[in-house]
Amino acid sequence: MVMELSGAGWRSERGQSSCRIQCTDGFSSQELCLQDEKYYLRSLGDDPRKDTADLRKDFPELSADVNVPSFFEDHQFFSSVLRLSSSGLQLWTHYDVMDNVLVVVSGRKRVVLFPPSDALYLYLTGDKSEILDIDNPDMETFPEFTKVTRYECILGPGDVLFIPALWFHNVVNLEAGVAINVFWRHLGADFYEKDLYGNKDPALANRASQMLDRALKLLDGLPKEYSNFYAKMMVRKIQKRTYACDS
Ligand SMILES: O=C(O)CCC(=O)C(=O)O
Repeated sequence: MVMELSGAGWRSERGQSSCRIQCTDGFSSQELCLQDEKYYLRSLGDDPRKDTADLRKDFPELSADVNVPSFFEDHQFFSSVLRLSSSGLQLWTHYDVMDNVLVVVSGRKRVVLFPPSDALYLYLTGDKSEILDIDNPDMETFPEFTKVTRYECILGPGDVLFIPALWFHNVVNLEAGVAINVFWRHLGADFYEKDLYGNKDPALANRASQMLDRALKLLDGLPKEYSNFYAKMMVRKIQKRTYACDS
């Protein structure tokens, strides 16, 4: 089988906005990689600035082969994304705000998951962890990482992994491969920001975070020892509330 995927519907790790790929031999996909180069390609919607990826529209000839389990109602569907990756490529630890299933078509992936309650141990910047090497982390820089609970699995062709919203995941492609994932809005539509990738924080969370920035700015009006003291009181308030939710 020879399959050609082309056009604007791809974003590659190397920042090219489009690319042309030939997959031969039933997706063995080693041909995706030029020597010594790593690729990670993610399909985009028809108009990448407006449309979410949807396998049924973007690759109708492939989508009939994909049976997505009916975990959600049709109106909750958000996107279905085709992903092609070369061997050895690692995707940094991050969370998404929607539930999704990751379906491996070919190749093998190691997926490491951390629960949302580990958020404080993962040294986050936005939705990403600063700890790139999760197998050999620098414990002097990231001492809290010892507290995480790590779940790990190896996925092969035909395996489907449910990745719940807010669960951190880190993916290593053990072999070059093809995968699909399907995101859906498991909360009411009002909770979500306008989004193309399923990873924008909910509008309410964004507003709360902006209010916190404002609150901290207000405290800056006090002498340093007071602003520190009252910021710690706020931390305490937040800790009490969040730890109650974790247990
Ligand atoms: O398998 C991959 O390449 C990435 C999967 C992922 O990040 C996801 O399902 O959200």
